[in-house]
Amino acid sequence: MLTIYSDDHHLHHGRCELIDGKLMPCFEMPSRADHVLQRVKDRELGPVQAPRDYGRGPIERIHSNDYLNFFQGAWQRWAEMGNSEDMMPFTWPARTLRAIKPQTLLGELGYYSFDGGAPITAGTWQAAYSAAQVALTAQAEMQAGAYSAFALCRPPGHHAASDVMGGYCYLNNAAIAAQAFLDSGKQRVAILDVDYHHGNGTQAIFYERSDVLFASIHGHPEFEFPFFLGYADETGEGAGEGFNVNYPLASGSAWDVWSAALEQSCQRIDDYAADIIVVSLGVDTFKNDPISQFKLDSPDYLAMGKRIAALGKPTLFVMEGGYAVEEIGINAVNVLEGFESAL
Ligand code: Q9C
Ligand code: ZN
Repeated sequence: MLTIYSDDHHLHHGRCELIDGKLMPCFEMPSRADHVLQRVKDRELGPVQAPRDYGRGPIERIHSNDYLNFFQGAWQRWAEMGNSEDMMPFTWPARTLRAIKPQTLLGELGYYSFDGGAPITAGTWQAAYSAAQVALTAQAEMQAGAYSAFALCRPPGHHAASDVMGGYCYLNNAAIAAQAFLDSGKQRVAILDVDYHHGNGTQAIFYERSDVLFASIHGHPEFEFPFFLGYADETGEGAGEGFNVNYPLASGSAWDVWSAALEQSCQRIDDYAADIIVVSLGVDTFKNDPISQFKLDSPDYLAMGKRIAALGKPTLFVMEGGYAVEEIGINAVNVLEGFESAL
């Protein structure tokens, strides 16, 4: 399988996040992607190529211009105000407040985010922009005939909506790739989100559309981030009614429970008759993940890849979460090797 990868992800390295009242080093760190790349090479998964640059156009198909202009220019404005530390929001337009965009930088940052988990650093825009180009290049390789590809994106994307960042995510790489498939002639794309967290951004982007089926298996929002989306009764709206499927699972879920939800997701994707599958590949479902509560073990990821391969459709894997840094490469590449072993 072809892997697309850019070193630019190193340009994004947030210093800290607030967990249990303590400032901790960011779990979403550069070594994550380095470990995955090393495992791709160790296992000789296939060639590794740098992305081409498709510009901002295909990103603007998913994200609003206002949001992109803000994100692209935010660090320079912050630095011109004399700052050198990470830029983070701490006020959001929650209930009782009005979502009117303020005129100052931190106000705008609150307007364009839903949590304090997506710090903007000097290199964050370039890293996120390059991650989107990684996804777009992998998409183009498949459009040109590859049956599968691995977009080794970092930072991840599935929590980012059209004009909202959060949950370590800025640009929704999987959504950008899915839209690119549609724009190059595909009729129906299924996005299977196997990251431990609900892909709230991807769901929101496609919620009223029938040309993208979104299926997500995740920690139940009753107990898990992002808390305010991901319930089973969210089935889509308008033209999108019936094209959104959530499988919220209990804390402690292991492969027996998780694989039953995968089976249902796959049957739903079969019924949809998708032309292409995009997998939001988070491996934070792993038993030793430091911020997650599922209990998947490394061999389970081989089985996951095999089941996805049985869908019999061209498949683009897009890297999302996974914070057990030592094992992230093993688990992510196990999905890809399981997929290839079943072809
Ligand atoms: N107590 C992705 O996996 N909050 N994002 C963690 C832990 C944020 C995860 C708090 C989790 C975001 C792409
Ligand atoms: Zn996650």
